[in-house]
Amino acid sequence: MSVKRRFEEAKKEYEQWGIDVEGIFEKLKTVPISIHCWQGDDIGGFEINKEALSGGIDVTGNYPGKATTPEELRQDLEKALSLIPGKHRVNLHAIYAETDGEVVERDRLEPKHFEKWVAWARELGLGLDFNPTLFSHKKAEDGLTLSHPDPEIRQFWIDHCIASRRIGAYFGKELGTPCLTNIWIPDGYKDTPSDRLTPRKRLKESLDEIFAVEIDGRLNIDAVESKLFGIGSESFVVGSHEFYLNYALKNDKLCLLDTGHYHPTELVSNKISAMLLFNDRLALHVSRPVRWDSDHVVVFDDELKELAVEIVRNDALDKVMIGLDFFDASINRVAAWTIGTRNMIKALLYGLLLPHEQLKALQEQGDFTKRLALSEEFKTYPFGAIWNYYCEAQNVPVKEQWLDEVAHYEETVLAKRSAVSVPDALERA
Ligand code: RNT
Ligand code: ZN
Repeated sequence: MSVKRRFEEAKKEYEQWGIDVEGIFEKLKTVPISIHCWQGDDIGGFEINKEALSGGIDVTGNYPGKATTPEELRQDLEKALSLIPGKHRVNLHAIYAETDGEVVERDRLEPKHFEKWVAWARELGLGLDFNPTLFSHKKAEDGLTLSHPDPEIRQFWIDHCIASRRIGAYFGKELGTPCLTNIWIPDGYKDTPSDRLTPRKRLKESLDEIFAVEIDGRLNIDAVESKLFGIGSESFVVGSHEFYLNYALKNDKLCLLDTGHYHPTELVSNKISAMLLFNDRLALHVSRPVRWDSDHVVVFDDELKELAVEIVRNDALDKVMIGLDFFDASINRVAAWTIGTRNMIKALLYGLLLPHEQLKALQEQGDFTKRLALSEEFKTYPFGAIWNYYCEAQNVPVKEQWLDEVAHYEETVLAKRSAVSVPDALERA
C-alpha cells in the first residue's frame, strides 16, 4: 500500500475525533525549529586563535568527517535540512565568525564577520539565531566570565555580549525575522562556595550593562539560559534557574529553558504552562539528559512528546521558540541533526493529533477514568502513517530512507575530508 493510501486510512481514525489532519499539516509546516550549527563540528568554531572546548561542556566521540570550515559546515547543514520536513532556522555561536584569516577578539566582532552566513541563510530562506560564546577562551580559563571578580575580564565579556546583540539585530534586519540571541555562561564553582551572593550580584550587574544598550526588539530578542551544574561547576552555578527566572521577568527578557539543565526528575514539560502565564514568550533548548550529561541527541521519548503536547494544547506554538542543543561526535553528525530535528517535529505532530478539547473537558468533569483510557488508546493510533505522509508531502525522505542519503553523503563527501583540520594541525605544531 502506498504511503498516501495508508495515510487516507489513518486520517479517518483521527477525523472521528474531529481532528483536522490536513489543517494540522498546514500549521506544522510553519513552525520553525532552530537547528544548532554546533552539532556539525563538535562546538569547534572557526576562530583563528582557536582554544580547546571549555566551559564545563564536552563532546565525546571521533566519528570521521566533521566540518572544519564554514563551507563544509554549511554544506552539511544543507544536507540535513534536505532530510527534515518544513522550513527552519539555524542557530550560530560567535565562534562561527568568518574573519578572513584575521584575529578578531570576541569583543570586537561585527556584523560583517557573519556576512557569508547571512547570504547563505537568505538564499535558503532560513532565519538565523545567535549566541555569544563565553567559553573556549583564555579569558574564561578559570570558568568565570560575566561574574568574574576582575572588572577587566567582566568588561571583555560584557562587550562581547553587546557585540553579539548587534549581530543578532543585523541578522533580524537582513533576514526579515527576529534573531533570538541567547546568553549562556559557564560560571560556577567546583566546590561549595563561601559566597553565592557576590558572584550573582556581579552577574546581575553585567547583564544590566549588556541590556542597557538599546537594540530594536523587532530585530533582536534577548534570552538568558540557566543551568544546574557543569563539569567543574558541580557545586554551584551562578546563573541558576531562579536567578534567570527572576532576571528575565523583571527585565522583560526571555527565559531559555534547556531540557538538560534541571534535576533528573524535574521536567521542563511541567514548566511551560507556568511560564506562559507570566511571560508572553519563552525559548527552549531541547536536548536529552543522560545521567550527568545533558546533550544527547533528542529521541522520541515520553518527555519530548509531553513537551510538544504542552506547547500545542496551550496554543503556544508561536510563543515558544524551539531550539535544539545536543552534540554527539560518536555518530554521523548529519544523521544526528536529522534524527534530533525530525524527532522534534514528529513530537509536535504527535501533540497536534490528540483530542485535546475532549481530554481537557474530561478532566474538568472529573471523569478521570475516561480521560486516562482515551489518552492511552491514542498512543497506538496510526500516527506513523500520518507522519510518513507529512514527510512525503514535504518532499523529504519517508521513514528510514533518509539514511541512504546520509550514507551516500558520507561516502562521497564526508569520507573525503582530511581527518585532521587545519587549525588542529596548527595547534599541534
Ligand atoms: C551548555 C548550554 C549551552 C551550550 C551551547 C553550545 O550547557 O546548554 O546552550 O550547549 O551554547
Ligand atoms: Zn543549551
